[in-house]
Amino acid sequence: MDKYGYRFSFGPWNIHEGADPFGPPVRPARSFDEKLASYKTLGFDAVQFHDDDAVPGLDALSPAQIRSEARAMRQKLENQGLVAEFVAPRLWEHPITVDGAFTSNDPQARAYAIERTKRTADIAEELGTDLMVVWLAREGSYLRESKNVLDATHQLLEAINAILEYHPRLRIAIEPKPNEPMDLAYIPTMGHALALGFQTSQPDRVGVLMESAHSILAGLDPSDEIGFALAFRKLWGVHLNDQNGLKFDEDRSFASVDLRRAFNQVRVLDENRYWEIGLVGLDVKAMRTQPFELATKHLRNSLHIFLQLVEVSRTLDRLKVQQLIAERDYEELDWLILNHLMGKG
Ligand code: 3MF
Ligand code: MG
Repeated sequence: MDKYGYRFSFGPWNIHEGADPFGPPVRPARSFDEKLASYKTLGFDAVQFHDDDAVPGLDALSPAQIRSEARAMRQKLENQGLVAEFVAPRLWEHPITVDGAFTSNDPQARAYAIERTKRTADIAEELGTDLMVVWLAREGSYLRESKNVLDATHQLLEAINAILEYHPRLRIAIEPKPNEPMDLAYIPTMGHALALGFQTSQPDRVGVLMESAHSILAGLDPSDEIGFALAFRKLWGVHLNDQNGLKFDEDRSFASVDLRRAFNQVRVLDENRYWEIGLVGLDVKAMRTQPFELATKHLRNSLHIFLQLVEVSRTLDRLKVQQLIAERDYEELDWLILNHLMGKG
């Protein structure tokens, strides 16, 4: 924990081999244990998991075997002084989910997705976390006419209800994203995710996770997406990163593209005492060009810039801001913010 009370997390996929759709890995893989060993050194307290990060090959294991492997993983975490922040079902890699998971046209795929997510809930329980993050990777369409959006919406609701019923204490945070891998996703924004959650059988147990790059890809401002969810006490996680415009999901280091946009995310989180609500999760990738031994600097950069922006937010002259708002002198307020961001004035 840092001096402000924030705790930080990332997922093992954030230390990666640099492959992209056009080229092979450019760095050797680090073993899971090596990755785990780097958390504390880098200043992190918690691990974000996909179900198969915690229990590799779980589709071939029985529920009892899955639980026992998850318990062994919890021991590994404890040995490093780490905790699990959340577990997310990886529903987008099995051949049966080629056209979607919860919303596939194939009933077998839908059944697989719900069963797999129940195993994810078991893993979360064994790892000692009550939080599941659901990124709806393949719930959307490549071709509008191939699916029925009303059916899909009800299928998503039924799937979430089934998981809520299966596990009585689990909280589910939906992570919206507008596209990639699908052309058009069914749950593209915070508003969609919150609406879905409010409509479930147990709305108190469904919230959201906001990823900066996903908001930007939807043409929205991440700090407003954060604030909208906070207003309903539904922001249960964040994936801070950055994104250079409307293109593929870049997962750039936090603040590396737009410092002011990052400042506003930190400002809204900090003004609302987010350190008491959730962890500061990152979802960042090192550039493909980064040599193997230097491929964790994106994590260092993101964490430290976050903390520096907390300081920047707390040292902002709030009285002056109030005065300029009262005078409706937003040009002067703009000037104040820009100078403050540059360490002047
Ligand atoms: C995709 C993502 C994912 C999710 C992760 C946990 C690989 O754009 O952001 O990261 O965050 O699956 O839900
Ligand atoms: Mg993410």
